[in-house]
Amino acid sequence: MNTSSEVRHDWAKEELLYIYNKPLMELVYEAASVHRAWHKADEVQISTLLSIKTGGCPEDCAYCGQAARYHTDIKVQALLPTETVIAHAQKAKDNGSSRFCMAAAWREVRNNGDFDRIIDMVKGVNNLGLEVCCTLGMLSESQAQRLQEAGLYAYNHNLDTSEEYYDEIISTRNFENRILTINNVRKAGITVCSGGIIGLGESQEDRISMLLTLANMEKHPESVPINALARVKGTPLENNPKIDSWEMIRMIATTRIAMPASMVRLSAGRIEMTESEQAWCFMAGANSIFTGERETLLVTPNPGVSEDMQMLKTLGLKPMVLEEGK
Ligand code: SAM
Ligand code: DTB
Ligand code: SF4
Repeated sequence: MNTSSEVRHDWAKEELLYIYNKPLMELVYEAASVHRAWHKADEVQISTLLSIKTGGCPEDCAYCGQAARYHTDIKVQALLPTETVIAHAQKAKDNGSSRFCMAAAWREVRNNGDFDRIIDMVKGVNNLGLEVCCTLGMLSESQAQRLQEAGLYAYNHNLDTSEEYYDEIISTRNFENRILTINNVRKAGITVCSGGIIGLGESQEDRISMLLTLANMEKHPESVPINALARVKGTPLENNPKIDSWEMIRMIATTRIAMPASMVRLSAGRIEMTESEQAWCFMAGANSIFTGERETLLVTPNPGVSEDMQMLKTLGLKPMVLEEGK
């Protein structure tokens, strides 16, 4: 095991499959060793997620409660006022977050008044000294440039699943569209946040294929969120079986080994995990969680801030603090 090796971009599918299927203790030990060689293993970044525009999305992502075409209980909410968003960001900072992510249920960004408002939000959150992240759907190169100039630190655009399985989950866009947006984000000099979901009915090979696409990019995404499907009533995947936590742990460990320098985010799915199961995820190399005062991710339940802080204390972990001047 070589834990201090360089970041690699030439992974073979068989190699990652082999790692994913190692005996669990060995896999977690290896991932933990890589994690310790590259990161401060007692630090977890707390990110706050805010849905700034909710529901009514024209896309047909089979997992998503915000797609207009499914009959879910989610209430549509137009773009929030800038002051409301900034107030949430301030509160997030006061509660120990160092990253603030604004999400909109859009297919793509349009060059209109709403985008002008997003630009103001990005400037405002950046002024608070938080890492500011957005996830707004597809983006052109010039739109990415505008966001970068406003101070955007990261853009989240997930691959969601493998290229091979993509059509089973989404028909209103393709895998290539996702890659194009990620490339536009890169070209603008914004850091990339890109990962995916397990529990969509994909095979083990699909999971590895998705990781392979990320791990063989010219530059790894600086941030890789791993989500377990949050099953939303009314979506085509509402009756999918719950993901076994060991699968989440294997996925996180493999991501940590394949992309040693990246932040690995234990994202959706925590509400259905015990503290012990989450502890395994941290041991396997996860070093970030999403939390929020509303006890939701975007539209699904998530543990609350105080509960999370208590968990970190129990586990001897502490919230990551950004270096001065960031
Ligand atoms: N509309 C934009 C888009 O799709 O890129 C941004 C927001 S969208 C909610 C961001 C990501 O959240 C999706 O790409 C998907 O990976 C993840 N996500 C959405 N619904 C989810 C669910 N029910 N369970 C797990 N992850 C989910
Ligand atoms: C990501 O990968 N996970 C976060 C963030 N990116 C935007 C969102 C997960 C949403 C889960 C279900 C929901 O509440 O909508
Ligand atoms: Fe729309 Fe994003 Fe949900 Fe897909 S994941 S339906 S693009 S909000």
